Amino acid sequence: MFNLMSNCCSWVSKFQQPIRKVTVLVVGLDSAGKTSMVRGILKGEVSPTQGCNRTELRVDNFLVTLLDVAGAPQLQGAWRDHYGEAHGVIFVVDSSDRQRIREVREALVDLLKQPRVAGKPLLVLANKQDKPGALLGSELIEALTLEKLVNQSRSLCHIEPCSALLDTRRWSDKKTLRGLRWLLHAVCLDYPELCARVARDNRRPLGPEEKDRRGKSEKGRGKFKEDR
Ligand code: G3D
Repeated sequence: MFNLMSNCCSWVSKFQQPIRKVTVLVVGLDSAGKTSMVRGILKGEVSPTQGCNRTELRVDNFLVTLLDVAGAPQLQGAWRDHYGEAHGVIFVVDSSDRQRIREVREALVDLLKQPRVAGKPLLVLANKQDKPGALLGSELIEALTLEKLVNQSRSLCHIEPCSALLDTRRWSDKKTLRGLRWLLHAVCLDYPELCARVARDNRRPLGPEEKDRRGKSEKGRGKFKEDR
């Protein structure tokens, strides 16, 4: 009886919570599984990421816009155009591609240094866990020095091992959706402040420092590609 009452109360309080609009930026290297992740959550058709795909969905009391931005090296500069409008970020990693981990780390370091990203909640999706030899969540934390990076940027962070491909075939217990729920609740903790940041950044053009940083990182990435 007591359980029934408390379930009813939590259901009613959930129902009474306001609907919150949240924009989430989905980034990661090319072929990390960004499009598959969106497809897995929606269980529908999503076109491959060319520039930027906008997908709207309802999750609990959130109206979510997922901005899925292309990850090819020559297109990563376009990520910065969307940093300002995001309340939180999903960084998708192909955990099975050990050869690109240095490149992944470089992209993550650059992302978290951006003034329009630092301090915002970050979900790292350790994707392709179904593939043999995929790095476990704990191994990825170490390889990316994730703890140090998010401490420096003062971002709340969570890593979710998942397989976007398997999630497209599941009706429940989708790890990608579980990760998204964590991100939405992390955004909720600081919602008024994050909305104020988004409104401020949307009015303000990118500063020279933000543009310089992009140029520098692209050069850096170019060098790394040659080194490989
Ligand atoms: P992107 O949007 O980040 O560029 P995609 O990446 O979602 O287009 O995925 C790139 C490739 O990885 C696709 O294969 C896709 O099916 C595959 N992929 C994505 N997620 C997973 C996963 O969890 N497990 C496995 N095994 N494969 C995955 P193709 O062959 O179409 O290029």
